[in-house]
Amino acid sequence: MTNPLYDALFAPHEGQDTIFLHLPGNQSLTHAEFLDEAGRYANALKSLGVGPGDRVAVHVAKSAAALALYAACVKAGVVFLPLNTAYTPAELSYFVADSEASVFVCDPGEAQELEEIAKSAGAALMTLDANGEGTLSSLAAKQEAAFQTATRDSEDLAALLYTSGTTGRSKGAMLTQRNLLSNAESLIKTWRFTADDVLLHALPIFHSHGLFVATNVMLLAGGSMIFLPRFDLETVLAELPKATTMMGVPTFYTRLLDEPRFTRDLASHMRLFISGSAPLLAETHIQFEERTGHRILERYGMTETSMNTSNPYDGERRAGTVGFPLPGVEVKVCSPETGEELGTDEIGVLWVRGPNVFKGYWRMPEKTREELREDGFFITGDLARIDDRGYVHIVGRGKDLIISGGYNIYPKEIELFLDEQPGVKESAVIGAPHPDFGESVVAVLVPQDGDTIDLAPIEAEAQKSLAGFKRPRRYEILPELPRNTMGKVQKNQLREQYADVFQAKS
Ligand code: MLC
Ligand code: AMP
Repeated sequence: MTNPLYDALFAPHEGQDTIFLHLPGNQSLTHAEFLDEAGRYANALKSLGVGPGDRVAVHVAKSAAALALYAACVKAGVVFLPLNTAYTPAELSYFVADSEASVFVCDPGEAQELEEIAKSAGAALMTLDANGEGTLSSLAAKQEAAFQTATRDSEDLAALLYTSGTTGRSKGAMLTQRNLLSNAESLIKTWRFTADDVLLHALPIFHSHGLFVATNVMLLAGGSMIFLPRFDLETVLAELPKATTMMGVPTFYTRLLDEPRFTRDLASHMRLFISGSAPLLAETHIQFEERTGHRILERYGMTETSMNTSNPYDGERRAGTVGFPLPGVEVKVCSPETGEELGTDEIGVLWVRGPNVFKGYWRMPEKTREELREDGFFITGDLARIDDRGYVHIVGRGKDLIISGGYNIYPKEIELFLDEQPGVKESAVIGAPHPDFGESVVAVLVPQDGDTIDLAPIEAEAQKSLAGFKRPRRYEILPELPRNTMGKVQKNQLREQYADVFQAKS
C-alpha cells in the first residue's frame, strides 16, 4: 500500500526527534510531534466522515496546526483546499460550494458569519485559530496519533487551489500527488537543500509558494523552518541570523533593502535567497547584491504548474530572467496567433509541459481544453522570450492580470463588481507600478450621469465584498474609456496615463 507523497515527504520523519518547526516564543516542534499531530487530525477528519478524494476547505491563520492539517489530508488521501485568509464571506461562499467541500475549517471568530455558507454547501463547519485552538483541534486532541495512511496513486488529487480567471470566475487547479512530489524533487536538487538547512518561512501557506515550494521542499530535505505568522520586518531581521535560506516575493526583498539595519553582516552567513511569484526588478537584484554580496536566485512558476524554471545555483543568476527549465520540464515560446514555436529571442506565449503540470480545472472541462493541450503542454498566458543562452525572460502577460505583492488580481472580477455599483456606467481596472507591492490596483470609472460619482458607498461595498489586496487603491473618473476602432478598451493607454499614481509609498 502506498501513498507516494506521504511516503516521500512525511513517512521518513515518523518518530524522529529532529526539529521541524521553530515557532514564535522560542517554541519548537519536532518532526515526530508534528506527525503525531497530523495523525490526530487525520483521525478527526475520519470521525467527521471525510475520506479519500473528499475536499477539506481551510480558511485559517498560518500556524503549526494548520500545517498539520495539510499533512493530515495527505495522510488520509483527502484533497486539501487552502483559501486566502483575506477572502470575504462573499468570496468564500463560491469556493466552498464549487468544490463541494465536506468540511469547511475557519477561524472561531468568523464561524457565526460563515455558518450559513457551510450549511448551504453541505459542509461541516469546524474551527481552528492562530494558536491551534478550535473545535477541530479539540476533536483532534481526543484522537489517537496512529492512523493507517490511505493508499493513493500518483495521479490522485492532493490539493485543489483556486486561481482567479480572466472571465472573473475562479478556477480550481487540480494538483496531483505526482505534480507536487516531482516539483519538490526537482527543487531540492536544483537549490541544494539538505537536512542542515533552516528556511525562514514568512510566506502565507494558502498558496503554492509558501505551501508547496517552501514546505514540501523542506520536508523532503529534512531541514527545519522558522515558521513566522507573516512577513513582519522586525521579526525577519531578528530571526535571519538563525536561518540559512529564505524564500520570498519581491516585496520581501524591497522591504529589506529599505531597512538600513539589513546589512551585509546580517546576511553574510546565508546560503541562499530565492524570489518568485512576481517579477523581481533587475534593479532590486543589483541593489541586493551590492548590499549583501548575495545574488538572489529568481524562479518562475504558477499555481497550475508549481515551479517551471529557475536560475542556476552554480552558474550565472541573471537579473531580469527566470533561468532555465527545471529537470523534466519542457518550455517553449509560441506564437499567440498560430501556436507555432518561435525562435531565439522572439516574444510569444510560454508553454510548459512536465510532471509538474496540473490535471485540469475542477469541473471546467472547456477551460481545461482551452489551456491544457492534448499533447500535455499548458499555455501559461505569460509572454516570454528565450535568449541564446537558454535563459527564459518573462516580458509581460498575455492575460489581463495584476500581481500585487505576489497576489494575483484579475481586473475582470473587480470590473464586474464596479459595474454593479450605483452611478457607474462602466469601469476599467488596471495595475500601476507601486513601490512596495510592485503593482497596485487603479479603478477607472465612467459616471452614468454627469461627471462625478460618489465613491464613499463604492469603497464601503468593496470593503465588504472584496479581499483587501484586491480593492482599488486609487479611483480615477473619466467621461469615457479610450477604445480602439473595434470598441476594445485600450488598457495600455490607461496604464500609461496612470503610470505615476503610486509614486510615493502608500
Ligand atoms: C496585504 N495587503 C495588500 C497585500 N497584502 N495589498 C495589496 N497587495 C498585497 N499583496 C493590504 C491589506 O489588505 C491591508 O489593507 C494592508 O495591505 C495591510 O495588510 P497586512 O496583512 O499587514 O499586509 P502585509 O503583511 O504588509 O502584507 C504584504 C505582503 C503579503 C507582501 C507581505 O501580501 C504577502 O505575504 N504576500 C505573499 C503572497 C504570496 O505568497 N504569493 C504566492 C502566490 S503562489 P487595508 O486596506 O486593510 O489596510 C504563485 C506561484 C509562484 O504566485 O510562482 O509562486
Ligand atoms: P499564480 O496564479 O498566483 O500562481 O501566479 C502565477 C503568475 O505569477 C505567473 O503566471 C506569472 O505571471 C507570475 N510569476 C510567477 N513568478 C514570476 C517571476 N519570477 N517573474 C515574473 N512573473 C512571475
